[in-house]
Amino acid sequence: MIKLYHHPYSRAAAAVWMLEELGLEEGTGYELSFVDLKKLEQRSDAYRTLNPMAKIPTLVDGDALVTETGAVGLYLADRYSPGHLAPELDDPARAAYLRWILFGPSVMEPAAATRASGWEVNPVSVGWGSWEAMLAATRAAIGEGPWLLGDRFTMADVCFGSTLRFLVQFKMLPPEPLFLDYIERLNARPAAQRAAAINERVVAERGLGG
Ligand SMILES: N[C@@H](CCC(=O)N[C@@H](CS)C(=O)NCC(=O)O)C(=O)O
Repeated sequence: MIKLYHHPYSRAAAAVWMLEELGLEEGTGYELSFVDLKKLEQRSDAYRTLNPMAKIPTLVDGDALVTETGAVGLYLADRYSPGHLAPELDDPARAAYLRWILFGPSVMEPAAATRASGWEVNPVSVGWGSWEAMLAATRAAIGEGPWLLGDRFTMADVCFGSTLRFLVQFKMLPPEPLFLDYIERLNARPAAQRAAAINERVVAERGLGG
């Protein structure tokens, strides 16, 4: 059984959505292992042997151990949904798929965090470039939609989309209609709704609300 180290108010919430998109079910296909971030359980020696960054998500699947949300998405889609949520290795669509799956954590998120923190960086030196270029590329990626690969929904939508959704929610990206419409389409997916219900259940069980 796959084990996901999880807290509902974290990037691990997106990993639950990934698992649900694969059609895996909590209890039979995967289990959640709660990491109490407030109690700093992520910094325990035991947890650091899994993820030396002391961050979640971490996913363990038999002998496979994956950290980094984008890598978790890539691993799960290749392993459990080749040709569906992950384009096959010889499918040209895989190029755009890889491009946008990596764009969220390596460009969108640091560009938004840089701006929100008021840091002055040289856009030529940093890998995430300028705020304006990131926004233009994000708009172009969503394009006509409905998904990043047109009519085809892939794990790239979960990775890119969960980052976009988080950044818009926390006002780190502007609430442009193009972004809001895409987020609405993502939120309407049954797997996204099941994942939201699971994350909310953990909030209630652990008394994290309010
Ligand atoms: N680069 C990592 C970042 C993971 C991350 O920052 N996780 C946060 C929760 S969203 C965390 O574990 N924070 C706990 C801490 O830093 O102590 C990824 O994309 O998975």
